Amino acid sequence: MVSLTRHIFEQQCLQPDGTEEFFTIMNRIVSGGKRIARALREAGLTGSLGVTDTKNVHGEQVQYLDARANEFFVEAFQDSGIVQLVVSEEMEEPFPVAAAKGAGKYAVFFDPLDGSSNIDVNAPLGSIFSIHCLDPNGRFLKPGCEQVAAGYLLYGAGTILVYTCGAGVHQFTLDPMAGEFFLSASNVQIPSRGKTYSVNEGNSYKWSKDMNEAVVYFRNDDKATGRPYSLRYTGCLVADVHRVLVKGGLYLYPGEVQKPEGKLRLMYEAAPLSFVVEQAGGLGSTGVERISTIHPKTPHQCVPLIIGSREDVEVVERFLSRE
Ligand code: AHM
Ligand code: MG
Repeated sequence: MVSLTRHIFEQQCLQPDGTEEFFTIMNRIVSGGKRIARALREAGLTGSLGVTDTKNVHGEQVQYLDARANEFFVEAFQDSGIVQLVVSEEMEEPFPVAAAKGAGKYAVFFDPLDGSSNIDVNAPLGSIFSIHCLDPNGRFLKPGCEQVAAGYLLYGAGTILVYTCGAGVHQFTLDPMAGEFFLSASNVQIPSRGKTYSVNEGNSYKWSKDMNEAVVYFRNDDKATGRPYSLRYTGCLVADVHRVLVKGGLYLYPGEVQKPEGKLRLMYEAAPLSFVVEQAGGLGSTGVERISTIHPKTPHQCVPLIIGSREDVEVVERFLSRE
């Protein structure tokens, strides 16, 4: 059995400067993730379900466990000496975690608890992370193709961690007795097409005609191309993208006519998941451009997301690029 600790120790040698910093950052993400997994398991007994009286930068009501998950990750990086900034869905401004101003050369981006509407119903939840190296001039908003590493934890029937640092995609499963993650799949490859599509179809009245027609394509009956696809949607991006990673297919959160940027966040949702999926042979797209090449303007910027099996994503891109 290969432990995650050993795996990231070996992967650090593949980093351009081969430093221990990657090892330290990943270990701190893992420790934050384990605390979240435990808090979720015990939530029904510890009175930690329900909402706080604050809203986050996206105008969403913050739940107690959103706030706890955010604290766990911030605490994991406090005074690490390596990470300068933590950027999170739950904090309006980038949060400086270095002991001295400007110390540390990394920025870590988080969605601490993805799929928050699932908290009170014991349905799957996730955490998403993305690691960037700051420029010498302190610039931390960089395109996805410059990520050092990215991945997610999925708190489902079991807790798993999936990550890439640009050398394939690897999956680990938490052994709750040992308190350690062990390798459960290495060099994961996404099928070139799948059998399911994943989207909140209740929003279809807000989409463009082309977007509606793209989704109808997957519902249509055509045995030769394996259609119709089945619909699967958990309300947790991590869970839906993980299904797609393992079995193929696509996940969509499209832009809307009145809100072309859509709902999902570039830096801590779309870009890290696209890095993982593309390392596994899939595609992450807005429908008209690759997620990995977008130059971010703000930490909480939103983008449409169409992600999954290469051929399935390309079908949607063709619908959206019609004249
Ligand atoms: P969150 O990070 O605040 O939970 O929001 C992101 C979530 C995704 O996990 C999920 O796919 C999507 O938002 C669900 O949104 P909707 O309820 O509009 O379908
Ligand atoms: Mg999210």
